[in-house]
Amino acid sequence: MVLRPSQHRDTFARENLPPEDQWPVFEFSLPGLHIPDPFNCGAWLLDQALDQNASQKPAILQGDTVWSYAELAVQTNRLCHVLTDELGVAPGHRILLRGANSPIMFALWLAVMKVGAIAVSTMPMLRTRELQPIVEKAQIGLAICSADLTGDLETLLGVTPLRRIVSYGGSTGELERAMAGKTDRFAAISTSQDDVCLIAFTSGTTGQPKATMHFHRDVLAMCETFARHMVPAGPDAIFTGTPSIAFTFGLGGLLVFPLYFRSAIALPRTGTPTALAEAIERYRATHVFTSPTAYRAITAWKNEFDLSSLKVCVSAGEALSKTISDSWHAATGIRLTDGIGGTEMIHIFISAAGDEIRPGATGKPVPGYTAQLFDQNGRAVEGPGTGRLGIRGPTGCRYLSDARQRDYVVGGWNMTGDVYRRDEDGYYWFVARADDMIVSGGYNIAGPEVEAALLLHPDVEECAVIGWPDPERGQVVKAVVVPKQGAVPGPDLAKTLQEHVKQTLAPYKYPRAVEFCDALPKTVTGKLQRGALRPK
Ligand code: 3UK
Repeated sequence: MVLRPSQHRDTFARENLPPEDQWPVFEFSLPGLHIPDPFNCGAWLLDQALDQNASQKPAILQGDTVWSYAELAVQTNRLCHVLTDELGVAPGHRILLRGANSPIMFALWLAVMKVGAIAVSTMPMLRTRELQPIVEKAQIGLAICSADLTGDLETLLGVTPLRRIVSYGGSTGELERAMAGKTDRFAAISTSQDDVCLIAFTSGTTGQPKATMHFHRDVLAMCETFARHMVPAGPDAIFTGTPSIAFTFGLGGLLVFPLYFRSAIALPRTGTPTALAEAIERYRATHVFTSPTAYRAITAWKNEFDLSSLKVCVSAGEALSKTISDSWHAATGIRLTDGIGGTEMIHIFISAAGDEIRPGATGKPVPGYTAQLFDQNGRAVEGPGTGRLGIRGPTGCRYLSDARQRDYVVGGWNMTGDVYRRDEDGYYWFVARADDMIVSGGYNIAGPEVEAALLLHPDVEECAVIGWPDPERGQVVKAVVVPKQGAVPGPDLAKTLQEHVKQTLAPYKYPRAVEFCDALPKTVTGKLQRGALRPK
């Protein structure tokens, strides 16, 4: 695939794309994917909304802040002037963004797009140890950071490429002062649709983080595929949810998609399930993006919050069990829209909406994407069957100078690392991450299936199921369980849970080892970190 000439002055991103023979195959046959060139996704999302009379509509709400589309544009444009006139930002520069989801953070992201720079959004909970490899890998000179979080970055000044930190929201009002005198118009910098506009780091659990590079056109592609076909929404919709925009699930669901639909964004005060339930009630939100765990938590408080405004609820990041899907349905009358996405693919590529939803299944390939299953020998599985998932579509994996590109992209397919089963009707059912498959006494057992069975027991709050080395069986199934408040951990409960699994699944899948603990290890995006429980 020939790339259109870059409009970046700083060509770092273009120079560090993987060699072309390691790229996935891209498919652009969907009609909505005719993308103009030059193309700037910030202008496309924001400036076009103003041209189309959305100015006085609410764009972002949080606490007592209410910004109309016009106000969001004013703030964004002032930030564009601060970036270019005062901070010397040129097209192609990488800018680290650090802070919780907020109106100013969203305006910053849009400003970085409009000036043709590259946003590297980071999770607020990251510390120096985790920020350093990001700054070094993406060669970042400038960070814009919430005033309460600057400490972890300051130690990187001088010892990494980082040269300047500008804070916002603090008593000195550094960024706010710089914005004050700026004009409220800014014509977006012309960028190629193939210019990198964001670098998203994977929330991987071990080793060096991987940096995925996405183009201006990829931001359009996530709208024209998943959002357009799976998320019925319009100007009256009110989006809310928890994931940070540093997680591309949150970037799409809470910033890009609502702007695409000219809807409103209502941000919870924090990323907790409680704050989310409060926000749904307070803003009468219609669309929610969050994880299965948060849906599970909110289901338990259904009588404490008014959830009657909800219309579309999207779940991603981890497998959604039929149990959670059913209990959310019973609590709200809404069927959860499950979707599997990935940082490498930018957003969701298998999903189902409305009447097409089959609880327990993830769904079918989203229009624009093709899925293929591969057996152990790398041969395509035709018809119903189980195998490793490969995906092709308008988006795909481009790691920033990383040998692991060859592991993720095989024969033009993006190999997500997941094992899936396809049924007679073409629905895809999540089995496990390939790493989480347990081989015990010759049987293949999927950890998540045993977890789902354990979660049906009233004494189980959370659990993780892993393979544990065993001289006789190779591995045995081991369950690490956080008991519900009031349940008594010990041999009796272990026995009860083992019996419960034997009654629920084929008995050979029951956990021969059961351990109790107070909390399970999680990644910054809230995923269960099963690897951290395995023997070192
Ligand atoms: C797992 C799921 C079963 C799966 C993501 C939506 O999660 C996102 O990106 P990550 O790079 O992780 C990708 C991996 O997470 N997974 C995600 N969703 C599901 N497994 N059912 C699901 N519904 O192992 C996948 O390979 O952190 C999700 C949108 C954008 C994203 N980046």
